[in-house]
Amino acid sequence: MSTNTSTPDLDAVVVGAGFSGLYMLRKLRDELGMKTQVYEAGDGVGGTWYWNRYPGARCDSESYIYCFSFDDDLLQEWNWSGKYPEQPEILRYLNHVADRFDLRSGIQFNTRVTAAHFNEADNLWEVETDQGDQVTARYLITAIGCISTGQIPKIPGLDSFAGDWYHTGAWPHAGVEFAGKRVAVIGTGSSGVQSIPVIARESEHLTVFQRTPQYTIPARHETVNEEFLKEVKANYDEIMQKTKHSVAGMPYEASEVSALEVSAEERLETYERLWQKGGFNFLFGSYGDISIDRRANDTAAEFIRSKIREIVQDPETAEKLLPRDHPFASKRALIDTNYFETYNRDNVDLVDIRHFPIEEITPTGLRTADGAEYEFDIIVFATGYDAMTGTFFKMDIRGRDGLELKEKWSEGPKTYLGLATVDFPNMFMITGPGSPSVLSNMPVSIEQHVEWIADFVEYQRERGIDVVDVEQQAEDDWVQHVNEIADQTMYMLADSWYLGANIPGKPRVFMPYAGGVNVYRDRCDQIAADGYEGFVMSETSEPVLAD
Ligand code: N01
Repeated sequence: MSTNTSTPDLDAVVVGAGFSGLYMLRKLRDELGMKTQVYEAGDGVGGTWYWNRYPGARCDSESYIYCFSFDDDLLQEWNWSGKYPEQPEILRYLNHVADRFDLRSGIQFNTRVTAAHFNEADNLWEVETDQGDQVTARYLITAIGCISTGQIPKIPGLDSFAGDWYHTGAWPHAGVEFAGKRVAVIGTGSSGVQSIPVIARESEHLTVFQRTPQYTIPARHETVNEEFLKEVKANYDEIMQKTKHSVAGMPYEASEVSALEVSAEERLETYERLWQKGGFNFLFGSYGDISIDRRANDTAAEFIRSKIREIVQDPETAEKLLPRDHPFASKRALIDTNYFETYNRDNVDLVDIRHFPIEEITPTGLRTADGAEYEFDIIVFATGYDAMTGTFFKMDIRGRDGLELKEKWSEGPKTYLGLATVDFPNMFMITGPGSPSVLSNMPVSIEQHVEWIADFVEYQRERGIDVVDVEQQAEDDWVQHVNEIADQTMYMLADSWYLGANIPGKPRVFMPYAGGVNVYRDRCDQIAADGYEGFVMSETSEPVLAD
């Protein structure tokens, strides 16, 4: 099939300059020689790690695997200081990457993409920004992160609050002075669990408002072990291969033993050993059926509850902290540093708001539905994100016939592989909904997507293909597959942001792909090897010859 095309201003627009946007720029501009423009809302690179500067912000993938693997020298020259990298260090790393590969010259900062419309007359994307840019591009590539649109609950009265308030995902660059202050933290997800112990240490008094108690495993954070790092560097190839072909993008040995086929004593010994070791080993390295069998899951859940009772000295507080209404790891699995221990401090209170939610923010603090009033100088919203789709919907993205992405996804996101969606030609999503993304160590999934997209774009250019779209059947089959896999997991048994359950009115649809990074990668590779099965392609222009 032949189509009309005209020459665009750019070959590609990339939205966002976090891990994804940086690597996409390098691939398209420096390896494929394409005219590429990245637009970034912040005044620096880093994405998530640019915005999330709350106290205690740290990644819970281990530092040696939370990085790019595409450049051997980069892997060898960068030295992480801690077992789990802290936000300032990850941001330094991403700035280093930007400088090392001269990426800043391809990024326009302080610029938010507001609209992207596909013009079918010339098969180009027309992109607009809040700085008045209007450009046309052959490709639109979203590198917008999965968890980048913060959610502040619509509680009446916030405007009247006389103190200061912050969302963890939009933290002031200058930091927040907590000394001598009475502070509220609302929310006990990853951001709450990380920030609560630090804010407790810094503030005069901290009150935590908890709607759902959490399972969390000690991270056992420590400074990086030099011997270990040496060994990692000597074996990076092998380690990175292992991450790429693992379930979650982490090189841990996954257990295939069932929690139900060993004795209670052996199980306890395993859980205790992995609890002491810390981190996600507890989840991946203990028993293979924890994520798929409720009875197996219950054994891990009960172990964690026993630990909470052991750590938290006040039995009433311990009781409030016990997670009972959802299986372990059915919400995002958490690791922590002194989270439960923090509730033993004299300056920390826990308020259970499951039955008596926050009814109003008042000028001096807040009031819960049972009439209790609390006074604060600072309120911290650790209340999460309109994840996976929220940032897409902040832009006016329209495909064929003016179809709005928001309208197309009104019943939940529909994609092929989480990479593309029918009727939005030449648009690719890095870690879009329907891909492993948030269920994995993100840089591993990001690199896989960036490389797959770049290979596909190169394939098109070599053949003079100007327009690619997804076949409806391919998308329908993928959406069904994503749902079928999710239905076999514990994820369906919790009200989580994976399911959009944290946003009032959002369709309850499981958004990431739970089949595993390894299985997913094989599928994507096979599709590419089969000539990009599931895509419809139209040729118009002269092939671009490879160097
Ligand atoms: O957000 P969350 P997050 N009234 O949605 C509560 C990644 N991340 O920013 O559970 C009262 O997990 C809500 O309660 P409930 C990671 O993927 C990674 O913490 O819905 N409470 C919950 O307790 C993570 O999963 C890292 O009942 C309200 C909390 O707020 C994702 O980002 C660090 C409420 C929100 O938890 C999001 O994490 C940080 C309301 N109206 C984040 N609305 C690391 O790598 C919500 N809540 C370590």
